[in-house]
Amino acid sequence: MTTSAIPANSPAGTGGFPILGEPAPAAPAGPPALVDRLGALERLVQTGFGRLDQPVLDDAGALLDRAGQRLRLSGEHTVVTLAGGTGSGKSSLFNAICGLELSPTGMRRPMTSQAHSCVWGLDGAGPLLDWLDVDKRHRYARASALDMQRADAGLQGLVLIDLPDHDSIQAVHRAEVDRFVTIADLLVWVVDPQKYADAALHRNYIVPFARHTGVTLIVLNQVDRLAPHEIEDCVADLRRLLEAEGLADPRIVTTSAIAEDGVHGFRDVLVDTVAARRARTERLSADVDRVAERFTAYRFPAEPPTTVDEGHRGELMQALTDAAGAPAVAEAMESAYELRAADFVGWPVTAMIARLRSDPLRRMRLTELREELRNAFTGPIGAQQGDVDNALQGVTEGLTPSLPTHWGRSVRAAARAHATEIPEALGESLKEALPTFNAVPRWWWLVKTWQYFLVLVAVLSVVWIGFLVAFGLLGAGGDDPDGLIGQAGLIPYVAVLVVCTLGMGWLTASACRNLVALSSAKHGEKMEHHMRQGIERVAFEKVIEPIEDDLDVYARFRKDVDVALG
Ligand SMILES: Nc1nc2c(ncn2[C@@H]2O[C@H](COP(=O)(O)OP(=O)(O)OP(=O)(O)O)[C@@H](O)[C@H]2O)c(=O)[nH]1
Ligand SMILES: [Mg+2]
Repeated sequence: MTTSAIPANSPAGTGGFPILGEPAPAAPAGPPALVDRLGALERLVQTGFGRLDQPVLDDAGALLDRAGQRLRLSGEHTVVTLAGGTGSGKSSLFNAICGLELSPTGMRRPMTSQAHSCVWGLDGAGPLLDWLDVDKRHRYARASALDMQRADAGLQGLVLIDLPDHDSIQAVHRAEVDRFVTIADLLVWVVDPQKYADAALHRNYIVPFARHTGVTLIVLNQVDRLAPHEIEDCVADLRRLLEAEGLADPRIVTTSAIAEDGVHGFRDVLVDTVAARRARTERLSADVDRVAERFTAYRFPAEPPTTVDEGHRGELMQALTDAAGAPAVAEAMESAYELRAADFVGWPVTAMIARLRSDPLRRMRLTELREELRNAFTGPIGAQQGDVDNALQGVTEGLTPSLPTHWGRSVRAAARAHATEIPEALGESLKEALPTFNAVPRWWWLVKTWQYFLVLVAVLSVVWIGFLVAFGLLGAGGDDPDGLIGQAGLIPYVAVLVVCTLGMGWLTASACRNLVALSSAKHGEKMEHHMRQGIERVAFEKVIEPIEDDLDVYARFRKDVDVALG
């Protein structure tokens, strides 16, 4: 057996007792530990819920329940805790089993103030000891099974914990004690010949804790202080007491931490406990094999896709753009823009004539536009929903052949998860793109003012001609033929002015019509760009992202199946 321990944080690191918690050299990659396999199985059940067949998940769930939290913390270890009153010899027994003075003993009461632990042969007890809050300075490990003497080989996997006396740990925190008690595969109460009958110890600790823990063992220590017949009497008395307290069939062993071979009986119990635990673990491991195997039916060996390819993204975009009626909206908006512009920059005379004739064509066009726009934003959602559903179906088609049936279904469900929100979201994104078309450019007002000015000039000129005819030609005004309204000779000039004004109005209108067409096309493009961005956002948030998230879940599922298989 190795004969030295490395004290905490000691630079002199020789001997067979590496301190757990210190950075260890990287372990060669081996099969995952049972704890990891159970962890993976638990994740498989979680991700499988609603996706895979329920009976498989139920089986795995039942197995996890059976394994319990204890096993998931440390599957391979057998935890034995030494508890009892101060001075009963817990630390002495701990040292005797370890074969080294690891936990200080002595006359000072209480001696041990913090839990000490020793692990035989197996790595991986770190998380368990962390959970138990065993200080890293008080963690020891025996060497591997190869280094151990035969007597110790039977203890491989044992985690022996020397606790402070029960009053001290009770005072620290009830929950802390419960942690040790619930995790213990064997809870050992160490009593000594003087105080074994302490009723408070029995009533308050041994009996209540026996209900919580798997197995309780009473160790009557310091029997070297008794004569052989006294030992028998003492054990019989102790048994009677425990039974009277309600502990059915208590297991009692006698020990002497100082006598040679004084802990043999106790060591045998420890070896049996470790063996029983190992058998349980092996059985459980075989069960995990069986259950994990069933999950392999839900994964393909080939690497799965992780993203939606560009081609299908493009198709989805196109389909959603069509479903939203974006091109029609853009077109309708362009027409509306042009009609509105005509009110500003058109030749008012033409507009007036049209209004007089109450142009049925224009009215029809306006009503149509209004309808088109209303349908685009608030129209019957059902009509669009069908198109959206078709678009969604298309996007997963490229993925599902490379996925097992259940995951294909899951990905399709992910693609459809927000299907009913899409029509509204598309409508919203179209609406957001509209403002580009709603503004009235300042030059429209300028042109309008200009056009009305021309109309005014034309009207005044006509009136002028009227006066010239009345006063100049017909002489209605009397004797002033030289005034501006009396010179009939001005008539042709004023007539030319009228014609020019009308011509300018007409020219302005037609030039502006071209300008409007240009700017309408420019606004249309801008709007289409905004709409495309909005639709892209909807496509990503409501379709692509959920699909890729689901593909990611599948990728993790495959890894977990491998871990669970071991
Ligand atoms: N004769 C005899 N003395 C023992 C035996 N076991 C322990 N002692 C002595 O009892 C005293 C107390 O032993 P510890 O092992 O420190 O007792 P403990 O239960 O750890 O005490 P706390 O840490 O205070 O809870 C020490 O002086 C030991 O030498 C034994 O089997 N026989
Ligand atoms: Mg002690």
